[in-house]
Amino acid sequence: MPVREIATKPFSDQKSGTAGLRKKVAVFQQPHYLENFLQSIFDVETSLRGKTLVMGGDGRYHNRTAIQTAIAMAAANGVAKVIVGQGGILSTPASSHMIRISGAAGGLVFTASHNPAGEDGDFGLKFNIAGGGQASETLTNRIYEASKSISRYRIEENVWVDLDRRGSQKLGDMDIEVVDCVDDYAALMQTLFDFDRIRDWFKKGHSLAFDAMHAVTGPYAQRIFVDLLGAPQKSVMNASPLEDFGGGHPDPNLIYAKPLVDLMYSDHAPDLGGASDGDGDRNMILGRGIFISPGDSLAMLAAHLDKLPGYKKGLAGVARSMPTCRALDMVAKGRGLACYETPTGWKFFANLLDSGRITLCGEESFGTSSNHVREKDGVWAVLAWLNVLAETGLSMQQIADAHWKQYGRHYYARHDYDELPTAVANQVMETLIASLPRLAGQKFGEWTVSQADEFGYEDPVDGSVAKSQGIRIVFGEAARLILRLSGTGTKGATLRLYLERYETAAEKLGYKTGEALAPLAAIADQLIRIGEITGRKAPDVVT
Ligand code: G16
Repeated sequence: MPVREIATKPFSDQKSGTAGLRKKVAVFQQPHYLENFLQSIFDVETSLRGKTLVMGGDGRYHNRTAIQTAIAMAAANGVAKVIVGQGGILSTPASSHMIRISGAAGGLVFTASHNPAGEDGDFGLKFNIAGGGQASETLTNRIYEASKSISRYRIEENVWVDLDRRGSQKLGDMDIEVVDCVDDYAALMQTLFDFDRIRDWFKKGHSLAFDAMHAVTGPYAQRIFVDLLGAPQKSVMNASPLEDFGGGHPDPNLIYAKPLVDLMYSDHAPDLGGASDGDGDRNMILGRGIFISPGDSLAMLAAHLDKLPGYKKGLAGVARSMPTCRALDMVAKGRGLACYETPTGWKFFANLLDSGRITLCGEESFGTSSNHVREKDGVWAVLAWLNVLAETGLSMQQIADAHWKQYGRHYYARHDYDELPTAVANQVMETLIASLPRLAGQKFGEWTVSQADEFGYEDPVDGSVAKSQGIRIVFGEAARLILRLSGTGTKGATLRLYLERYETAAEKLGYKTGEALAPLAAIADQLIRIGEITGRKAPDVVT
C-alpha cells in the first residue's frame, strides 16, 4: 500500500475540552481537519508505533468515514494492529475495557457524547491511553501544541476496510481485527454482578425500562438485559442505534429522556428506569415515581456496592467531582472511607483508580462508574441498581427513604445557560471572582458563607495541578452554590450553576427539589447576577 505524506496547514482550534475534541460535523469534514488532529496524536504519542490501537465510536453521522481515515493513518504511522468494533461501534466504556484487555497502547473514541448528531450535529474524538483512561490535560495540551505547527500528515492511499465483517484483515503490514462490540463487555459485567439473582428478580415479575435513546447502548441493553437476564423485550426502548439518534438529544436527564420519565411517574411504571447517552457512558436512574439524582445515586451505590459480587472486598475509597453534591461524603464519613474531590472531567479520576485509592466515583453530569474500566459506564450503573434491588428486595423509594433518614438529604439541581456569547459568560465569571474576597462571613437568608473561592486541585498521585476549576460559594455543610463554564459545548459558551442544600430533620426530607432549592436560587440571583448580566430570564435546561 502506498503511503503518502500530505502537506497541510494548522487549524487553530484543536484544543480538547472536558472530554476530547468536539465540533460541528461540518468542522470535522473540512479537508485535512481530522487528519491534522490524528497526526498530532501520532506525533506526540509515539508509543503507538508497533503497538495495538483500539477504535470505535457511538455510531453517529460521520463515524464510519472518520474510522476509515483513522485506520489509513494508523497504518501509515506504524501501528501494528487495530481492533475496531463491528460497524465502527464501541461504547465509550466498552472501548476502555477493550484497551485494557487487549494491552493496547491507546484508543480512539469517536463521539460527541450526548450532543445531538446528524449532518448538522456534532462530532468528536477522544484519545484514550494505555490502561483505558482519557488522556490527561498535560497530554491533550501537547497534542494541541503539535496541532498548531503541523505541516504534513501520513496516510495510506485508497484504503477501504470492511467494518461489517467480523474477523481478521490485513492492511499492508498492519493487522485489523473487527470485533463484536458487546461480547467482552458483557463477559466483564458477569464477573461484577449476580446475574442469577437478577434473572430471578425478573422472573418474580419485577420490571425494567431502559431507554437507549437510539444511541450506542441499544445492542448492549438487548444482549445484557433481554438475552442474558431474561427481561421482556419491551424493557428496552429505542434500541436501534441511528446515525442521527432519531433526531433526539441523547442526554439522559429529566428533559431529554422525558418519555422514560413520564413512564416512571405513570400508573404502570416499572420498578427501575434507566437511560444512557450517545456513547453509553452516562446514566439516569429512576424508581417508580422517584428520580434519583446522580449525586444521590452515587452515594446510595457507595452504601450498597459491597453487597454485590465484584465488590465484596469493600470499597478502597470514593471520589466525586467538585460540583457533584456532597451526599457521597456523608456515606464515606459514616463508613470510614477516603473521599476525594476532583475537578469536572472523568480523566481526573484516572490516577485515583490506577493507584487503588478509589473503587467508585461519579459526577453530577449523570456519570457513575467503578474501577472495572477507566470511563463512566451507563449500562454498568443500571446493572448495579438492578443487582441492589434484587439483593435487598427493596424498592427504589424504600432505599432512598432509608438513605436520607440515615445520612440526610442533599437537594440538588443544575441550571444551564446555553449558547451565551463567550464574552458575556466570561463577564459573569469575572464579576463573581472579583466579589469572592468579601463574601466569607456574609449572611444570606438562613445561611452564612463559610468559603468563597476558585477550586483548584493537586493530584495526590502525580502532583499535577489544575487551577480555576469552578467557583464555589460554600455555606458550611448546609448549602453550596457552584458556577463554572462547560467544556463540552460546540456553540458559544454554556454557564452551569449548581445548587445544593442539605437537610437532616425528618420533616424536611420530603420536599420537592424545586421548592427546596428556591431560596438558594434567589440567593444565587442576588450574588451571581446571571439574569442581570446575560439578559436571560431563566436557565435553558434545569436537571
Ligand atoms: C464529559 C466528561 C465529564 C463531565 C461532562 C460535563 O462527559 O467526561 O467528566 O462531567 O463532560 O462537562 P462540562 O460540564 O464541562 O460540559 P461526556 O459524557 O460528555 O463525555
